[in-house]
This record gives sequence, C-alpha cells and structure tokens, in this order.
Amino acid sequence: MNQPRTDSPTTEATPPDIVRAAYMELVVTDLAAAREFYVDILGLVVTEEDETAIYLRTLEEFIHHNLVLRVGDEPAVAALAFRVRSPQDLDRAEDYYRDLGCDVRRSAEGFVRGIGAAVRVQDPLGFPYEFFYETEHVARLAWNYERYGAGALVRLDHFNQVYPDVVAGAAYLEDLGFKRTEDIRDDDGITYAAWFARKHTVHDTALTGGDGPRMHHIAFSTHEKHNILYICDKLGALRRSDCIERGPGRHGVSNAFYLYLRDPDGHRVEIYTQDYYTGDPDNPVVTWDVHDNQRRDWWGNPVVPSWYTEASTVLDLDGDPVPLQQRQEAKEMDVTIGADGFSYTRKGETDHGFKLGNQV
Ligand code: XXG
Ligand code: FE2
Repeated sequence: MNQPRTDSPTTEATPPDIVRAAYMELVVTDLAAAREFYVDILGLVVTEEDETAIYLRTLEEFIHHNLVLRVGDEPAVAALAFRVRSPQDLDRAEDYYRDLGCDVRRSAEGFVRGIGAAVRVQDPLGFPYEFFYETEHVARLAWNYERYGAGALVRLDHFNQVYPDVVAGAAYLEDLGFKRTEDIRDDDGITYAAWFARKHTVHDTALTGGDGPRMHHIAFSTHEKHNILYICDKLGALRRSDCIERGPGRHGVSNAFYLYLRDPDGHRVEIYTQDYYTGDPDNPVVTWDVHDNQRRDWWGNPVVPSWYTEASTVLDLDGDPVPLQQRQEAKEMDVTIGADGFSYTRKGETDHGFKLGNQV
C-alpha cells in the first residue's frame, strides 16, 4: 500500500495539457442498486454493461462514458480521469509524475472499456488520477428529446476532493496547470476550500479541507434550475427522499444552483447548473470569508454536518484503500457551526442563529 506523500514535491517537467474532468470510476457493492439509482432514477445513458461494470454517460457527451460503476466488496473510488489535449500528453503525464516520485502505470489498451492508451498515477496528494486522449466516440444525444426531459443530466461538470492541507494541495494543482477560480479563507490565513478549472467554468475539481485523501463528490450538470426541483419531486414520489443530503439551493461559491444526493453506497453526487464563464486569462479569483453565512448557500441555509465529514475512500493503483491523514488546521464546520463557531449574514453583525445549525 502506498503512503500518500506529505511533503510538496515539485518538478521542472512540463505537465500534461488537461482539457477537462472526463469520468470517474466508482466501486459499488450492489450493481443492480447502483444501476437503479444512476440509470432508472437519474437517467444517465448506458453505453455498455456486463455483470461486473456499467459504463454511463450524460446526454451531451460524445466520449464513451462519464462514469464507470464497477462492482466490488467496499465502496471506493478507483480513478478520477481527465482528458488531455493530445496523445503526446500521456508522455508528459508519465514524465511529470515519475519526476514527482509517484507510482505511475501506463496501459497501451487503457484501463477500462472505451478508453485507449492511458496513464494512471497515485498523485502526490494520494489520489488515483488518470490521463487519456484516445476514446471511442459514441452518439451525442443532445437533440434526442424523445429520450429525455425534465431532470436530464447533460454533462459531467466536476469532481471534488477532500484533502487536509488545502494550501499544499492547491500548489500541486496550480503547478499541474489548473487555474484557481474561488476559495474560502479566514483572517488568520487559513484556507478551508478552493476551486480549480481547466475548462471555462468555475471548476473541474475542488479541494475541500478535511481528513483525506477522499472523494467528496462527482457533479453532473443539468440545463435549468427547475430540473433540480423536478429531481427532488421525483425522488419524493419514488419514496427516495432519504437520498437527498443537502439542498436544493443556490451556492455562494460558483453561483450555481445545486442539489447533493447520496447513492446507495453513500457516494455523493451533485446536480449542478448555471455557474459562470471563467475563460479569460485574468479571470478574477473570488475569495469568501469562512464566516460569511452565504458562502456555501446564498440563501443562508446551514450545511448539514455529514456534508463536511463524510466522503468516499480512494484506492491506490493496486486497489488498496489509501490511508487518511488528519486535517491539522481548523475545520470549517467547527468554526462556523455550534458553540465555538460563528457566522454572519451582514458583516459586523453576529447571526442570532434562528436557522438550525447556525446558533451562536
Ligand atoms: O460545486 C460546488 C461545491 O464545491 O460542490 C460546493 C460549488 C460551490 C460549493 S459551496 O458549498 O462552497 O457553495
Ligand atoms: Fe460541487
């Protein structure tokens, strides 16, 4: 089992040119239950399936899949995969991570169906990252309205990763070529979370401060905010409201409309829509005060504790769980909720906490 590195290695090597977050490989314990959740309820499209794995995509996608559900004994995350700009970027990825001293594996046939040559690494933070260019193209169903309606999930938007040292994690991601778009900090210089983009949205991945490395969530986008309300109504009608963890709501960070669900194995899925364009080179970074009660929910609704504390185990390249490192710095939940925490809606005033969870 590989211990994640705790120092911050650097390299002069050229990083791979990452285009976007492309797919995640999730290990699920009951494939039929996972299929019901992701296909029958959320409407993801099955590209291929067999007794051990299901390959799913969103409705606007043309690459083979955005999500692989693979059956296993314990819920976990086997890969966070990024598409790179050219086949040569695989050489760059290989050299870059070897230089950082990471475990690196290259497969000419690819690690999963529908993806060609790929490089998998256990990155310096301990996460299993994959880089690929070659992929089977499949039908983009964007015009197939007979196949979908309200609640349609149209793209994979982002990943979110839990890691104890957000500053060190951010330095690694920025060296890798990600652009920071937003973060949450306090006046003592502690960073609680940060968001990083390659495509021109608010993020392809984010770091949430906490015991890690763990996977916080995968987010799919839908076109309209009313689609999110439809998904909530549908879950209620199906007597599946207990999979709603947080929301629906409007984020402060990213400005997106959101909903968080938990799949049958507890993996967290966000439904997300309507963040903003970030593609200019001088796109301004938005910094939020951790005590601003509107940072994570623009309407001031409290974040449920499970959202801060629970996350999915990640696997190393041998398929073993990566051991956790504890966060040493203050935790966002502790400084904003409960007896020791405080938050404000108007700076200079203290909230009187009539919304559950924000008591001072
Ligand atoms: O995608 C996101 C999130 O990382 O899931 C969380 C955008 C914003 C937020 S936050 O809860 O900070 O508003
Ligand atoms: Fe998110």
